[in-house]
Amino acid sequence: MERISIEVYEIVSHVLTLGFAAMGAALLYFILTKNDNSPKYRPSSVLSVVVMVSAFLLLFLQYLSWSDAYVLSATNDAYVLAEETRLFSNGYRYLNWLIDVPMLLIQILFVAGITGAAFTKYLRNFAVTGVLMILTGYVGQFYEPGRANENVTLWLLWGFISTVFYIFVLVYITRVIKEGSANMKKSKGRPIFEFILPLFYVAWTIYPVAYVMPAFIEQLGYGTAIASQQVLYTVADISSKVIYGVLLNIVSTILSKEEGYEGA
Ligand code: RET
Repeated sequence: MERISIEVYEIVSHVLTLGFAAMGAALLYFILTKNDNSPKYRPSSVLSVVVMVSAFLLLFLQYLSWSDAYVLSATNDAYVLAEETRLFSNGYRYLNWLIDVPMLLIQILFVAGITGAAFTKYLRNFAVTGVLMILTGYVGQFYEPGRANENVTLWLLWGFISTVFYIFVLVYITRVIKEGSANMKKSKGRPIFEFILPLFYVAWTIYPVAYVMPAFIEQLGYGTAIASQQVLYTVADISSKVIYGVLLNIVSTILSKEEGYEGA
């Protein structure tokens, strides 16, 4: 039976709570600031709202699945699995990414000022590579170390296939940000927009790092490995959804003003 310390149990509970609370707060922010942006940039705010609702709900379910998985031990000194037949898993996260990854990738196209045939091309490439990256990772996580049906070969193989799609995503996003930056040469928003590239590289790469954390169960112990994974996922979620969305929103507002939009 998996035993985890009270500290680990509580840290994970708190971190998961921080995750969905941040999405709820950011949801309001994106709704309330939507009209600071001209209609041309508003689809980016709308997509942020879609991302926040999905993340709020699924991260809340992820939190519930954690609190249902464990109970305090009879001796009150640790947490133990509530039922040996039910394990905590990251399933909800993958469903959230399936919705949010294409939305996050597409929303930047509006701010970057990419239009016409180029818009359609990026939209298709982002949607296809983003969804395949998540689906292949979803298959892989069923076999991660520590699960009843653990199979390290399959876990690594699907993780590798997912990484190939991830590299395509990185290539496309780099191009989009370069093109967007060229489109806003005279804008004060340009340095903020350019900062999104390093933010993206770091925030998105935390996900595959978190994916491999179960490999360290032996060295770190089950509790620490699983807690590190949840902390990493939460940091990545807040950076890739909330901070990214806020930066895009700030750039949209600057561009709207510079283009003569007075606000509504
Ligand atoms: C997986 C599987 C292992 C290999 C790779 C992965 C990449 C995941 C990424 C997820 C990004 C999620 C975002 C969610 C926001 O809502 C699937 C973990 C490369 C990059 C941005």
